[in-house]
Amino acid sequence: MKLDEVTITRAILTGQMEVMLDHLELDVAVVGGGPSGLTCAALAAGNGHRVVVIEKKLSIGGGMWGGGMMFPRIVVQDEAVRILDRFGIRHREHAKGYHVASSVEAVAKLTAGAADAGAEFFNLTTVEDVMIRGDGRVSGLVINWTAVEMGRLHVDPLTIACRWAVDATGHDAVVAKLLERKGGLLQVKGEKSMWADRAEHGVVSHTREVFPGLIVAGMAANAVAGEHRMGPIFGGMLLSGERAAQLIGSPERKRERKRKRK
Ligand code: 48F
Repeated sequence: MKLDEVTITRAILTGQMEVMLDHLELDVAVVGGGPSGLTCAALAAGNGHRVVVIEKKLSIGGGMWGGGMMFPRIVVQDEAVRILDRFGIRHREHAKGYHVASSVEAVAKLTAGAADAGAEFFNLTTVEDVMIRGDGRVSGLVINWTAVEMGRLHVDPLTIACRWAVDATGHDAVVAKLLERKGGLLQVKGEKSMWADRAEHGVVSHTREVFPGLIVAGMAANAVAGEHRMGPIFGGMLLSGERAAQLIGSPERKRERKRKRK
């Protein structure tokens, strides 16, 4: 087979453009491809939603790759082991209730799970603002290439519409902070010191719709609520992503509710 560079270029451009044009109006825009965002994306896409993970970095995975202090291992407690099993992530019990897994395998399999469920990934893309319409709901996100932000280039962004935005940007709670800066539409209390037990339970209960159309998940949920941080235990991140997908629900249930109202 004789290879031609122009055809390769055309394949990349048309391939990505088709996906982007097909994903300008989303059910769910997950901001941040860390463990909570990936879990949410995989489960929401599995429920039949049109989902994109928007990740500012080159690689998906957020803070999970590095495990604890660059030892590529994560700890997951009993309650979240079923999520490891669901994605085929191998684990071994270290002490009663404490399971250890490879952080690299966990990122790879969560990412594969989200892709297999139909989620798309817009990496190297930064969310820099939100759109709020007359009904007071977050209706979309303002996005730009991360390279534009890094290069401090004066280039206008583009937009993507969504029914649900999920702030899974970790400790920085970027989307929530954007709303805070818009005349205090939301208060971000900021995370507290490390306390694994409190933080791991808190992160699930703090995963909620904090503003119409905006759900916070993972460390962003704890940052908004003023909850503690937890370090390299990741069960809460997985459970938080699952909770976010549950809050979004399934398209079938939405159609069912509409039918009943008529
Ligand atoms: O930080 P991150 O892994 O979020 P998480 O799902 O998990 C937290 C844990 O990794 C760890 C912990 C648990 O034990 O405390 O820190 O809450 O992933 C957040 C992702 O969001 C991306 C960022 O690059 C990272 O991959 N991100 C941040 N800001 C933006 C963004 C933005 N403006 N636009 C797009 N992506």
